Amino acid sequence: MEKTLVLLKPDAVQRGLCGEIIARLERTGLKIVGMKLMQVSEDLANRHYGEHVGKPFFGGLVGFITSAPIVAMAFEGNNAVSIVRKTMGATNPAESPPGSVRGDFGVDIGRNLVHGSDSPESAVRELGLFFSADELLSYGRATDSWITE
Ligand code: IDP
Ligand code: MG
Repeated sequence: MEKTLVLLKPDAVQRGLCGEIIARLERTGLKIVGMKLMQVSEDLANRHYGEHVGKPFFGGLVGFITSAPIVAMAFEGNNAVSIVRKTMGATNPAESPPGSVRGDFGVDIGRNLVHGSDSPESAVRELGLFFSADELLSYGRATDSWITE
C-alpha cells in the first residue's frame, strides 16, 4: 500500500492549524500510520530538501523548517501521494484553489503550511529520513472496506 510523508510546517504549528489540516487529510480516508512532534535539525533539513540546494530560496527554507517544531506524519492508502498533494493545493498559496489547505490558509509561498512527498519514490526516501521502521504502524480499521474496494 502506498505511503507518503506529510509535514505540518512550523507556521501550521504556530498558527494552531494542525488539527484543521489533519482533519482534512484524515477525512479523505487515508490512514495515519505515523505521527510525531519534532524539531528538525539542520542536517535533516538539508537532506530532506536536497533537491533544492543552490536555489535562491534554499537558505530561507532550511532556516524556516528548523525554526520551530513541526509535526511529521505518514499517511497510507491507494494513491496516497496524489491524494495528499491535491488536498494541500499548489506550492504557491496564491495559485491554490479554495478548499485546499494552502489556498484556504496561506498567502506566501515561503509559508505554505504543509509538505507532501511529490512521488512514491520521494515518499520512500523522505519517510526513511523522518521515521524509523518501528515508528510506522500497520493496523486495520473497521472502516477499511468502506474506503478501499
Ligand atoms: P512543494 O512543497 O509544493 O513540493 P517544492 O518546489 O518542492 O514545492 O518546494 C519546497 C518548498 O520550498 C515549498 O513548499 C516552499 O515552501 C518553498 N519554495 C518553493 N519555491 C519557492 C520560491 O520561489 N520562493 C520561496 N520559497 C519557495
Ligand atoms: Mg516538493
